[in-house]
Amino acid sequence: AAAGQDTLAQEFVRFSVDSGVLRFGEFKTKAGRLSPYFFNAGLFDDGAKLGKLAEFYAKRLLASGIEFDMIFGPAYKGIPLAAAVAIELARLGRNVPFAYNRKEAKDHGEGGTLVGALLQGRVLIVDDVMSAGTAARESIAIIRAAGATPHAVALALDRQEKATENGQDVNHSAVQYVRQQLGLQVCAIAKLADLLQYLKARGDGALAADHARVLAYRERYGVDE
Ligand code: OMP
Repeated sequence: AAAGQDTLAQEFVRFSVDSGVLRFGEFKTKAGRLSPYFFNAGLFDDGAKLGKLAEFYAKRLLASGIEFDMIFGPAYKGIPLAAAVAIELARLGRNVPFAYNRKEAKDHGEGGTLVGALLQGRVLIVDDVMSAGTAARESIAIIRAAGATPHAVALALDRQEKATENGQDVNHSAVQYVRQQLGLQVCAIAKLADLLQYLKARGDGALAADHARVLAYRERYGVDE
């Protein structure tokens, strides 16, 4: 591989583009930014794609050396991701408990908003994308409220863009905040820098224009790592 190139990340970006999960155009993000790209993990929409996605998470996690006692999948999109990662880890010989939350509290039956294994010990949150960090804060609060320790986050994509606080852009990303201020470990299969590298390497035809647009977006909203 070329110097500074993360092979796993490059394979993952290619897989995401080929699967239609990573698209180029004009998209509005949750934080209200107009983005030239969007990663929709919901489009890993068959068993083969979901299984392959889980392999990417597991490889990244094992290479990171991050330790954890169990997995938490935040509703809704994190639930199938956490389940798939738990299955893949068990297949690799590392069977860990897994839990997820409901968005609506149930008033009958088992009650409560948590499903699955009891939340305890060092919890790994498995989620799709981190942009401004709203989703991560919610998961951390749920885990703390249950008396467990939010310990790490595994993402498919780190957008490496400015977090927002009270509606204002700040000079660090959500991932940097979660690492430095909250003290959690974070790993991502790929990040914005990998996406730019992918577009640059294929910088002829339509992708050259996408590369320029994503670069401009990073100029406006990106942070340095
Ligand atoms: P934050 O909560 O701001 O970190 O944004 C994360 C969420 O944004 C994800 O869980 C998605 O709902 C959504 N999102 C994507 O899924 N893919 C993207 O490329 C960008 C976003 C986004 O809206 O920022």
